Amino acid sequence: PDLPSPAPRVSDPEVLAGEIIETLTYRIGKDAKVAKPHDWLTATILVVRDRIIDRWMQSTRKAYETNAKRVYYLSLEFLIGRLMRDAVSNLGMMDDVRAALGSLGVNLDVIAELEPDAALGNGGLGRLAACFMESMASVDIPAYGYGIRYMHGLFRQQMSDGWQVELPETWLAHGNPWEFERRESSYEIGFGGSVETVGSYDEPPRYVWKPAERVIAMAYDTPVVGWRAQRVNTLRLWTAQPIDPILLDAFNAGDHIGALRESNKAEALARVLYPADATPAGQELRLRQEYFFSSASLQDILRRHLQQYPDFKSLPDKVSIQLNDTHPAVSVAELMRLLMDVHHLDFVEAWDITWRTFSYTNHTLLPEALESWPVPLFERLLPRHMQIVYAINAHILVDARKGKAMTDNEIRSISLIDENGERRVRMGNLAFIGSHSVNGVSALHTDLMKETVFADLHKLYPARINNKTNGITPRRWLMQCNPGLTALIREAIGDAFLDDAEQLKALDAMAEDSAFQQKFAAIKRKNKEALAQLVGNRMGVRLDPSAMFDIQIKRIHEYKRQLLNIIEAVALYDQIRSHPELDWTPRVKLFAGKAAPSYHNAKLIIKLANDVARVINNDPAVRGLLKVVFIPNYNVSLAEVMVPAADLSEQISTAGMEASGTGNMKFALNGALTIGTLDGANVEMRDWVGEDNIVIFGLTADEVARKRAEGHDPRPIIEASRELSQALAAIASGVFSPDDRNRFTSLVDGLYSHDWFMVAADFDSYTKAQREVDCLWANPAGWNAKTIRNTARMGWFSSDRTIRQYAKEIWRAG
Ligand code: 26R
Repeated sequence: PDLPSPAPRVSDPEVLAGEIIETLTYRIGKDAKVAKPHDWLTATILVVRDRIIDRWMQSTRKAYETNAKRVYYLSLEFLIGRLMRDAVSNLGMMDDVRAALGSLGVNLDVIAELEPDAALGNGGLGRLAACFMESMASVDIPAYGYGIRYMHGLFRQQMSDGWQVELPETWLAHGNPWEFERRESSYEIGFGGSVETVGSYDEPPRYVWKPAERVIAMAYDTPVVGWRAQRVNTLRLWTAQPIDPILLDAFNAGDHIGALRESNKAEALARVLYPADATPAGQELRLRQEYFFSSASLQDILRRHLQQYPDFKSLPDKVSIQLNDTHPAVSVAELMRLLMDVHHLDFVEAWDITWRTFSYTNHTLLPEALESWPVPLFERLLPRHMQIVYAINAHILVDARKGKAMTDNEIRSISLIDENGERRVRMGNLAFIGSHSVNGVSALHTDLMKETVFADLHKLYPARINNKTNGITPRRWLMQCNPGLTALIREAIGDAFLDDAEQLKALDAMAEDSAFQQKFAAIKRKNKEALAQLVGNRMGVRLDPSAMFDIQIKRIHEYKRQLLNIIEAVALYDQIRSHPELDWTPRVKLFAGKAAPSYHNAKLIIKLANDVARVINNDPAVRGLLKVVFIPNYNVSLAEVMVPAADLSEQISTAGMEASGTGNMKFALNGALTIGTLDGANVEMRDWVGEDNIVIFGLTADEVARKRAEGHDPRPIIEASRELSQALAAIASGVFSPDDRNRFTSLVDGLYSHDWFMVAADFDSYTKAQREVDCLWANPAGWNAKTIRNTARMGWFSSDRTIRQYAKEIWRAG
């Protein structure tokens, strides 16, 4: 039948206000007179959501009608943060929604603060996935994100006497007005059991997996709105449900707990995000999560393909599946299983389709973060996939040996099975071999991939590894988080940069213009006042907004070297006290970040930051020249306040260890100077902003590798540096921990004995760079010119550019 279409929704303050009241009344069931701020938020989101739906359906329809290639981004993490400001701003409705709420006596900024962060990720990798989702919609690529709808995202971090304590996070407590439950998109997922061989004597054997356990994966969809509502894509997150909600027989027999055991076990799959950042979870539940979401996503992808096309021969031309690190790598074996066992293709056909469909992004070279699973665990949980892994391995290794004449050592290193010690399935090798493209996330990182972890695979497939330097969405990380700066830039250079961040380069011409500098600096000042207010409210610490705000925010990890920054604070503290006559630059060193709950040293570093802060902040001899603040519970929303308020951005990882970094880009885009090592994307940032507009220090990646190979002996280096040895002596002797004088001896001993992360090796170079920063700061006109040039030259680091490169060079889509 000819169905009527709904009247298109308009954006007009009066209409919006009317709909918000209606929604409050008829969908939420609240009288406006007694509605709570949360009710206003929900009503506003629902009204905004209506505006998204038309575009969403249009986007889906268009992809179907044009037989467009679809991109699937498989990621165990999506670190989205709040959605309302993003959606409203990308729809171009900010002024109208603000006015509508205003007319109802509601302040948009106040209710926006009530929206919980969707924190379904740990750090860089998860936030990158969120930026990519927004950019794929903005550059009009038909894309779906697939992940898990964790009931509890990343833990909430509380400080108890300066120690990190982890508390569960409950982002769904008030419901989630953004999502749509899709009961019809449900799939069965199996675990365990056995594999049976079937078939008659005259045909090749077929294998049928008989899982011992089954659960249901059910979809929830969240719309992702691109810039100017260009297109609306779907983030599809899976939740786990039991096949039988309750074992009624057991319940009736009085076993009330046992009756729910299966149900609880199924639901456990989507209960929590692993708070693992570079420490392998090493747990069965993690592998179950990986398989659960891979299988559900692939079943969904194949179903959608068959709706439109007759068979899977066209799959690589119509579908690209991007694996976000190795977490979804079991997908390679799962696609093979579905094609062979369910859809009856033979191995050779299935393999050809599989590797041409997948591509893989590597996000870290840290050996402890390279996933591998013990063969017995993998075999018990996924017996059919184990067979398929062996079959792929045989296929590849026979060719490597016979066709490419590889040596025993090379064969050992490319094998899908690690035979050193306990046998393990190597997920990195599976992802590499099962993909037509393998990319790193910065130029340096990609080079190192070729030279280190994937050296032998690179020899076998020399065209496979390629670089896609990370990016950030300028909508969230400039326009939304820094409306003051955005307005100033529009006034100065017009609106072109809103659609193409590289147009920011027009600002370059104004870097020396003193009137413009004043305005630029005034906005930074306002942003610093806002952060100072947050710190005052949350922590009761007063900050002077005219001091330099020196910020390091990221996961706490030894390779990121928060310790180097803290030791420098201690050394500076000593200097300020011994030389009160000198002209010290007033500084506030701000930190925030979470440590993996099982990462002992990272938690100790948080405690050290807090102990050092207490002593320095309360010492009158410092005369307010130095403050140290560790803000608890770092998340996307906190970053949105801190990034625009930074004067100095700390990007000081041991060279060769940070794959890319993306916080580095956010700060520079918002007009902070970077102090950093030649690591990850810092190298390319230096190329773009110019070496006069960034402060680089420390060993290079090559030098770090050489030093490690030669055997780095930190002791003489420490002893030769008075500043460093005194700072370490103070920390080790309990100056900052009078209640437990030995608290930090292990940390300091580590620096003396091996200094794996080159903290001692880089210390002098770092302090020298910091004093250079002080000199630059002493010349405000020079400083302002540099910060303007940073903003002007960071456009290339837009994730729109990154996504266009993926689309052109890997996906051949869009
Ligand atoms: C294996 C498992 C426990 C695990 C290990 C490591 C889970 C998650 C991680 C997080 C890693 C892979 C991560 O977040 N890497 C970061 O990716 C960013 C986006 O590419 C980079 O900018 C950043 O340098 C890198 O550390």
